[in-house]
Amino acid sequence: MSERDTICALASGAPPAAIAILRLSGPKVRWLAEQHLDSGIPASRHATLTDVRDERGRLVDRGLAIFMPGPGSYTGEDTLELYLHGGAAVIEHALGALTSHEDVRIAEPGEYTRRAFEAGKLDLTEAEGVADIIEAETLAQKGQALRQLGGGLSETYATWRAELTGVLALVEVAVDFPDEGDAPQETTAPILAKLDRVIGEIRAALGDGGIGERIRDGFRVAIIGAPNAGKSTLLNRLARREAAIVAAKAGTTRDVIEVRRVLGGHVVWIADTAGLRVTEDEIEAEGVRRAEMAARDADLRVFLIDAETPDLSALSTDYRKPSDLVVLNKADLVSTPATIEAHYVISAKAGDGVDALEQAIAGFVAEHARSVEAPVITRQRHRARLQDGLRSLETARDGLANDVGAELAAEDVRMALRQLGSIIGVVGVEDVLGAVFSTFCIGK
Ligand SMILES: Nc1nc2c(ncn2[C@@H]2O[C@H](COP(=O)(O)OP(=O)(O)OP(=O)(O)O)[C@@H](O)[C@H]2O)c(=O)[nH]1
Ligand SMILES: [Mg+2]
Repeated sequence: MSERDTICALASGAPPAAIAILRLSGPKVRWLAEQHLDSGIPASRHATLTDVRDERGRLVDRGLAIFMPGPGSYTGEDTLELYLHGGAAVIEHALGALTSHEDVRIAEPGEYTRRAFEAGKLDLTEAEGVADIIEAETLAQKGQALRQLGGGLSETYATWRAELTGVLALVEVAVDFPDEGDAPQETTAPILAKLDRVIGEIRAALGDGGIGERIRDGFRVAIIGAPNAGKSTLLNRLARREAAIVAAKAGTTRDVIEVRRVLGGHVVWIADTAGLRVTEDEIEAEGVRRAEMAARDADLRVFLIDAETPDLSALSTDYRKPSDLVVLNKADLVSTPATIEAHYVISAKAGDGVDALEQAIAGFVAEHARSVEAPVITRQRHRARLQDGLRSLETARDGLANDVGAELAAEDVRMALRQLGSIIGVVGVEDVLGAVFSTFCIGK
């Protein structure tokens, strides 16, 4: 991927569509406008109606062209957008004509935003916000992405970095002037106070319950219970399709089967799992292991109990949480009300009570999502780097408190600065960039 190539791509949705937006960016944009537009280079930032021609002068289509000269464009380079009729043949003809020249090619996924990042128009979390807003399916995802691309995360990370730079300066003074006669207490106390403040804030951010990642990737609900309780029947009800196999035989489900729904305004993954029991069957035992893993990973567990033959053993597992739901199934088979305490009584087969259960799940997710106002972690990538940063700061803190040596502490603070810097993309991120931008769509 040579940086000096001029790139072009379809930036709008798949044809047929009302309009196709073709986007061009790079050093040859002015020249391409002269070659292909009857208007020549359009006036900057004005919509210009023009005929578009191919490399042999044949008419491609007639449409609007908007020229945005660098550096005041999205990528920082000269940029041209063409608004043509949104048909497959128009797009093919236009892109074929534009890329018939040397050093002009179709853009890689995310390449426009990558150029914007390299031009310093956005930092890495803002660039991720661009990808997220395109992918957003719920208003919550969109809101979070919008905040992120507007610098909502960058601000927090930049503040921490600024504070740590201040801490580093103080530590370096201690390195330069050791044993000046000051009691160590006097020199280290203010440094420790500053360090503790940042450590406290990072710990609070990490203790957000993963809400930012959940809003972006989806909340997790696991249906757990004994074999034959009706877990797969319930999943199919909630999925509104036959996603899992239902059978009278106990031990039918082995793999974890997940379906995706939007509930309470959020993406929710509902998992059906193997019935929990001790078994000699190797495959079923693996299924039980996966079921327990899904149960632990979930934000909410639905413990499903067969009202006819109640087996309550799942309720005493260590992964049960107070907010979890206990649901009595097969209500249609029992005439006398059950003696166990359940939040909901349903018949997964007939559908009775399933709506109320679904509303309860939606309510849980919505409330859970509200519990953190503005998470500063929206991806696993942020969390991992922030955890690394926190560890470095804790080491620095312990070193300073125990008078191990300012030099070592300075190195740990520098390390934390780098780790936080890699989140916003100011340091050592070449490997990260590839991973981040490859998930973009072409044309963005
Ligand atoms: N009468 C009645 N039967 C039900 C109900 N829910 C499930 N069943 C039946 O119970 C049997 C087991 O249902 P599944 O949904 O396969 O149960 P499961 O919990 O997924 O079972 P495993 O995958 O083996 O753990 C099937 O014959 C279902 O038709 C219900 O509400 N009422
Ligand atoms: Mg099943």
